[in-house]
Amino acid sequence: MKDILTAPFVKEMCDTTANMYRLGWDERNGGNISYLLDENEVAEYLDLNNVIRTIPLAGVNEGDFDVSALFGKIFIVTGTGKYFKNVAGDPETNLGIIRIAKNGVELLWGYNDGGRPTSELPSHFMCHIARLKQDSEHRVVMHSHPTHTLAMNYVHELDEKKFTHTLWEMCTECIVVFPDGIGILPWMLCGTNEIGEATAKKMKDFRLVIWAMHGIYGAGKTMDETFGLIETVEKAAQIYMLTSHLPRINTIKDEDMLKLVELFGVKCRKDFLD
Ligand code: 2HA
Ligand code: ZN
Repeated sequence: MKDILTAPFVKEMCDTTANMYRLGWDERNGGNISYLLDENEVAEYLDLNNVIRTIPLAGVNEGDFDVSALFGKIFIVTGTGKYFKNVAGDPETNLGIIRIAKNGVELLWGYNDGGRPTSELPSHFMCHIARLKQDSEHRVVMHSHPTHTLAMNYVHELDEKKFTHTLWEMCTECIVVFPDGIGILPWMLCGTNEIGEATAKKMKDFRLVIWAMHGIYGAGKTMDETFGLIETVEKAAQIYMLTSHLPRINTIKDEDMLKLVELFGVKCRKDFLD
């Protein structure tokens, strides 16, 4: 059996959480990541018959959402109440590897101080179910509190078309990186099944969903892709926050965006253009 601390997926979780902390997006216990793993890959590091303990489904309303689509699937997930800044230094306490079962989640590794998966597990699982329906290669759900994206929530209309369009105008590559745009939920109570259901519903159309005045959810095939989505939104939001109080002299025009879409061969939300 190989050493789990050398597993690429553990390293990716450590590197990504450290990076997000470094960028100031994940203060205190802010943010959470769940990453669907390949069972055969995990089996190189862990005895899959060895269940350390079974944890009832986390969240405020325990267990009353349907996760049957994920039965048997294995995820590595950040722990509830854990700080991103501490993950790389002590992955076995701050992360857990769990398998979804009928009576809860089976802990295969981690949370070694008696911990549990993120309180946002309902949202994560519902998003995984929604994204897997759209894309069988989907793997990662990431939640974070990126500073400028949040700041922009307070000063920009929270209309999906207008918000997406403003971001597309801020960096040339935005429309190529997130051509499907950004879904937006109004402020809602986090940690609940309700916000999970609402997020998953948005994830049918979007890989990025803003939780107004809270943060953002991203979904993707790989850790890099998912991080890159959020990073690109945050960069655009930063440019917006640096410029929105100044007279606007230049902008990227819709006709230029269409040229980019054509060059990179992506399909964009045409109804989000003016
Ligand atoms: O896990 O970010 O939304 C802490 C949070 C909750
Ligand atoms: Zn949050």
